[in-house]
Parts: sequence; structure tokens; C-alpha cells
Amino acid sequence: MVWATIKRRLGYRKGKAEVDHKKGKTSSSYLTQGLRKIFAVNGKQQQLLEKELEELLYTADLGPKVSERLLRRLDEMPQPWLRDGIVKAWMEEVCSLLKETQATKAHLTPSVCSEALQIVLLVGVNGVGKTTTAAKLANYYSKTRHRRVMLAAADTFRAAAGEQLRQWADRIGVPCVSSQEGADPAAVAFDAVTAARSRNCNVLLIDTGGRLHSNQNLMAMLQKMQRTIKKALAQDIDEVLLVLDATTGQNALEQAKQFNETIGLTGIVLTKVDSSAKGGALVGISVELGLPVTFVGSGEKLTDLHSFDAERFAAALFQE
Ligand SMILES: Nc1nc2c(ncn2[C@@H]2O[C@H](COP(=O)(O)OP(=O)(O)OP(=O)(O)O)[C@@H](O)[C@H]2O)c(=O)[nH]1
Ligand SMILES: [Mg+2]
Repeated sequence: MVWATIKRRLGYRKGKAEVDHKKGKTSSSYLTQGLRKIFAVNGKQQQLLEKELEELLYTADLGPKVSERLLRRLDEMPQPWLRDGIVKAWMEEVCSLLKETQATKAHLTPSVCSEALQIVLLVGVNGVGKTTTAAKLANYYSKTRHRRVMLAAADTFRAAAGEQLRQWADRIGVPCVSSQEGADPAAVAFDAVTAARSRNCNVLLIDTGGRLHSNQNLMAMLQKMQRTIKKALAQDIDEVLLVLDATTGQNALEQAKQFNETIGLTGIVLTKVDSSAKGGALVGISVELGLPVTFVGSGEKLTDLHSFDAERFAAALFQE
């Protein structure tokens, strides 16, 4: 069934899902609780069951592509439909969708064998954890992968931003390029690439200032940074990672779309999974935009960084 038909059939009004999100209903238990509620009454008519399941998927904020796949999977299931059967089938489907998406990009995060400089840009809205993630990645690539890493503070919006990254760099023991507050972020990126080359670094992690995806001027600054590196230094940015806060609700898809259109994302880092059980929105974004989830942040410490595990993520989404 196509998404437009589902919305029509449900009589969807904008705002309904928003209320659900404010209550945090996109949590993993939302699907489980919803299924439990739907199947609490025995002997429901098949038509009513279908309608309630469609509604559950829609309000769980999984996005059109994921929801359509889950509905298609329902159509293939023998009747009568049982709750456990649906949970198992949907979990499998989410897992395989995420795995398909994970395989879409050829170059996921800096290669551990490449000697050439690989540039990673971290972007996202304010306070999602870009700087912390840059530090965690620097720690991971320098300590665990033994890469020569450099950090660059291209967040020149705030005076404290450069200092924040420099402190992380000192703790990790990697060099950090930064500049004055108000400096052109593209110039910082240029200096950083030049410095990383001269020091023979393998990985350059560029932290950027938080910006609202709807602010065109700030988004244009990201494009300028990308152009500068490409034109002046004849090098592409290898990875543009969108840092997403797991506590963000449906707004996350819009954020991801705008950043993707502006600068061409290559992946997602999901942060603060320790503070939120939400996850529905992420499945939607990853699948909808074909963006793999590279890493997951689960705390404020340098070591609170993990590779994304599709099976675990799908299981958490249907956790009892
Ligand atoms: N619980 C938890 N907190 C995190 C995680 N990642 C970052 N934080 C915290 O989130 C807050 C913001 O982190 P930053 O790394 O400064 O975020 P940012 O995106 O760089 O912020 P701006 O530069 O202001 O846009 C800090 O208090 C971090 O310690 C995470 O995975 N889990
Ligand atoms: Mg920051």
C-alpha cells in the first residue's frame, strides 16, 4: 500500500504525531506497547487490525520507506496475525533494511590501511555532540587504530569552542588547528588540511559550529568550506558525518535532509543513546536518505563510542 493512501485512510492531521513525539512515544517501547494494545482484544476483524497496525507504524515515526516495507511484510504473513509473529517479522525487516543501508557507501569512515590523508567533517545543529564526537573519533583512530590524527576547530562562532577542542586534543595527545573567534571557518579548514599534509597525518577531523539546518547563510558557509578544500587543495572531503542527537524527534529527518542537500552527507553519528530510548526516527532517516550510521555515542567519555550494530538496534526498537 502506498504511503499517501495510508495517510488518507488514517485521516492524518499534521500535529498528531508531534504530540506523540513530545510525550516521547518514539521510544523503542512505543512499537511494543502499541502492538500489545492492538492485540489485547481477541477476535478483531482483519480490516480493523490492518488499520490499527498501519496507524501504529505511522505514529512510530519510522518514515515512509520503512513503514511501507513493514506493511508489505504484513501482507505476506499468513492469517490470523499474531503479535509475536509480527514482532519477529518486523524486527527482521528493520534489521535487513538497516544492513542494506549500511552497505550503500563504499568508504565508511577513514580506512585503517590508507596512508593518504582522509578528511572527515562533522556537521549538525547546536549541542548535538559534534565536538565530543570529534574528540572520541580522534581518540579511537589514534589509540585503537594507530593513525596519525589531527583535529581542527572550524567552529569559530564561539570563543570557547576552539578551547574546548584544544583541551580534548591535549588529553588525547593529538595536534589541533584552531583560530580566533569570528575567523572564516573555511580558512581554518584550509590551514588544517595544509598542516595535516605537512605533518603526514592520515586522518583530519574537522569540527564545525552548530547551525540550524534552516539558516541559509550558515549552511552556505559549509559549502564554502567544502569548495575551498576541493579547489585550493585539490582534495575532496572523504566523510561528511551528520551528528544527530538520539533525543531529537521527528525534526531529525528534516535536519538530515537539509544538511544532505547542502553538503552531501556520507553518514550519520548518533549521539546520546544513553539518554534516550528513541530510535524510530533514525531508522527512517538512515533508510530514507540511504545514509549509513557509522558510529553511536553513548556517553560523555572518550571511550563512549561504538560501531553501529543493526541487529542490536532492531532488537532495541522492539524491546519488551
Ligand atoms: N549523555 C551523553 N552526552 C553527550 C554525548 N555526546 C555529547 N554529549 C554532551 O552533550 C553536550 C554537548 O556536546 P558538544 O560536543 O559540545 O556538542 P556540539 O554539537 O559540539 O555543540 P555546539 O558546538 O555548541 O553546537 C556536552 O555536555 C557533552 O558532554 C553522548 O553520547 N551522551
Ligand atoms: Mg561544538
